[in-house]
Amino acid sequence: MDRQWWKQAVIYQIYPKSFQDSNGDGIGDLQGIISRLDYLKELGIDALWLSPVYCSPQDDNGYDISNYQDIDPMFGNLEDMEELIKKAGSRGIRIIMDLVLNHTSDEHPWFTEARKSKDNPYHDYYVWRDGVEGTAPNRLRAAFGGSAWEWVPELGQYYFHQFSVKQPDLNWDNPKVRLEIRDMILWWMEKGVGGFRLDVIDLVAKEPDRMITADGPRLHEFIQELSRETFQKGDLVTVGEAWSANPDNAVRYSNPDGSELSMVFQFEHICLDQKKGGEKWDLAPLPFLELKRALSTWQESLYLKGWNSLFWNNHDLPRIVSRWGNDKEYRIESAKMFAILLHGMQGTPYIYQGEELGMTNVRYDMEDYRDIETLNIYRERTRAGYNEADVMESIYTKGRDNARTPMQWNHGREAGFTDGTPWIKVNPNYPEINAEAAMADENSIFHVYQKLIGLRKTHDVFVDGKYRLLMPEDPDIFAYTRTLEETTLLVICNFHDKTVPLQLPKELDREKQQLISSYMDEGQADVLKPYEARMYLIG
Ligand code: TEU
Ligand code: CA
Repeated sequence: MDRQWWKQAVIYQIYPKSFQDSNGDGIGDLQGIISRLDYLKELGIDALWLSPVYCSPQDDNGYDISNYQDIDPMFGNLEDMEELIKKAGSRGIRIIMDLVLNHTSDEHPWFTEARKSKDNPYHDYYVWRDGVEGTAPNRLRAAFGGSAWEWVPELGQYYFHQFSVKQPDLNWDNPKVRLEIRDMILWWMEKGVGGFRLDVIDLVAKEPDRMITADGPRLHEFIQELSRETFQKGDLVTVGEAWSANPDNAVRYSNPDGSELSMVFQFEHICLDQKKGGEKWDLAPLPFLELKRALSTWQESLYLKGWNSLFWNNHDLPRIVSRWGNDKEYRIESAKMFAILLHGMQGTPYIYQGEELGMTNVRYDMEDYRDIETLNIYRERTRAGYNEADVMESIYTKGRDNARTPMQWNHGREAGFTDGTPWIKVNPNYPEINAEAAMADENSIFHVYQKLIGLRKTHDVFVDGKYRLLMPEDPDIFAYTRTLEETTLLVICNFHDKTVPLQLPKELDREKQQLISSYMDEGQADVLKPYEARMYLIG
């Protein structure tokens, strides 16, 4: 088969700070990851995407990089990284690095030079505008609150930052910046990495004077140049994070001719449960029919014209089982339903650490939160007069630390994550929800993920089958088929916590082989139990 390896692959995301500590300082590290490779091999994944492990002051947990070509001592060193690449490789697992190319840390030597003077050779690596103190060049806001412009009195200039003040934006219009990035990527490719995830890649071609942040006019030119000079020289997977992606530009990003990237992360489905025109903190119930429509549109639009990424979770998002499932009475059933629903679709599935265990959101006291975005929104909204209980509810529901609590390995102290004190508290439900218990139970969520990964490698219909949504107006059932020549894969999911009648379209009333279910029994032909999900092969 000559299709690219990543079309059949399943990728597992590790948030290194929270995965496994090896030396008792309470912070996950590279040796910790190495010690868990057998677990990951057992799950069956093909590649690991590591959130950033480069040198960083950790203002935004590593998404503020001060040296792209070294490892932060908190995580280990370059030798550990080489060991990880080698030991993962010997188990057939590739390592995907996170490239944060829109901005650096303000402690990166490029920036410390840049702010020395206007004629410093590095000045133009960043985005500066002359001005007067107190009057920012325009009203653009930073993602973590406040103005996107920071005043530097010595220079009489503002610099532009789309995230925190400690994350100044790089100036991609400067060809020198693009050359530095190219050389850095080639250096990592020589180390044998298997691919890259590109942080907020849709923001790099900003034109702040015209109020353009995402999707700048030169964006695809820049990506094509980068791809040609780096990624295309290797057999890599590349995935761009693009909050602004839509099905039209996604076929450019993931053009099958390989001119840009393998695929993008798009967030249309992720943004459905917020008030129209509001922020993610402005909570709204999930419009289920919209979710079906959104995911189906992406499946159809990219068929043969691009490639989808498939995910419910990452390090910025709340846990899916708490978000749209039921983490109380039906935690196991709903977690399995989400797995089955997603893994039957066309695209490359991503599993976020702990998702395979059905790890849940947390409700912490404010002092136990660590995330800069959470701390800022709490301050901003309580000062603006929002009701404190509402602010906390938004944080419980959407805060990024939900995803960042330590991985739950066993029922021992600190869930087996560390011998010391973890940098962020462990979810108190670890005695029940942990990897050791999941592996010992053949009916666990873990084993459903493991089986789904195996199915993808066994049946080509998972990779190549054409998608069709069934019963688009059904208010509870998410059902679809995937068809490849004579073979049809049928996926039927009850998305809600009640029993519902099931009536399949006539043409599917044929002999079927059940591949997997979110329940232990085969189920009834005309009824779906709460969160019951089944997959069948027909023909
Ligand atoms: O996230 C991009 C991004 O836009 C997020 O800040 C997102 O808006 C937010 O999490 C949802 O509320 C990427 C990284 O995934 C994130 O961890 C970084 O903080 C951010 O870029 C800056 O590098
Ligand atoms: Ca450590």
